[in-house]
Amino acid sequence: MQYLLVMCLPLIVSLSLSSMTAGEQLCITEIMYDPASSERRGESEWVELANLGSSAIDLQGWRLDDEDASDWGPLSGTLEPGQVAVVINGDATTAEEFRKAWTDDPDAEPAFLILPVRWGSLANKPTADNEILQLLDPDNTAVCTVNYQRGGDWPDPKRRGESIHLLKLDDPISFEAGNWGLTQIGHPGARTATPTPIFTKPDVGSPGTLPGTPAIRPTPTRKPPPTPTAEPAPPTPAPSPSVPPKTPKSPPPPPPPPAEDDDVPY
Ligand SMILES: [Ca+2]
Ligand SMILES: [Ca+2]
Ligand SMILES: [Ca+2]
Repeated sequence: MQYLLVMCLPLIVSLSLSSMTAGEQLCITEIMYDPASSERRGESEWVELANLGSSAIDLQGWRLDDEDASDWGPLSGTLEPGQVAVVINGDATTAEEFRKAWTDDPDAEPAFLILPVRWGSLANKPTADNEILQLLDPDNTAVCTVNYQRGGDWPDPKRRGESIHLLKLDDPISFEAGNWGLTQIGHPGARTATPTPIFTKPDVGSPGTLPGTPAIRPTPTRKPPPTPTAEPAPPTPAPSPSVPPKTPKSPPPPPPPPAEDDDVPY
């Protein structure tokens, strides 16, 4: 019997791991760690989360945290499958202020959740030891870890106020350097923030939208019409497409970098 258990253990572990991948998938999808906006208290930083699983997730008991001793406090609310949440610095800003900066209609409730928490601040010069950003489930298990750094294989915002975001939401998702990119105008879902007293500069991010979701998917390239031949057209020609192919627009050039302010880098 003992021999049988030992033989089966790897299979049991393997099954439980694969069911984690296929089940709840709450993960970190975008990080604004070095906004051009003033961030003396980390007030213009934010982190985007998404439920990439197939069932709703009650966020009660979940936490976003880093490697430091301070506790960022609990999350709350329910994330439907495919829904996104943006976690903000509840000590230094509000959901209303975030809507003013980052949505088209500050008076309307956005499709994504805005979750103020106690904030730990995100280093502008992250290293292997700092930051280690984690999503902890109610059992205090880290289900998503992003040990983001700057430069090398990691994107570098270079004080232009661009967030970093996951490039591919494959299953399983890679949170390594190669799957993160800078958010720039022209990228799907990217927008420029409207400056407010808190979000003081036109930072660039895509809070509330994910790469590859229907709301932000780029217009698909249509098949070109068949090339005409030198022969006369047959009596019953093949139907031509009713809509001519769209010429893909090239994205507008990125805005010039905003002037640096006198921020204290975190
Ligand atoms: Ca920062
Ligand atoms: Ca830290
Ligand atoms: Ca986003």
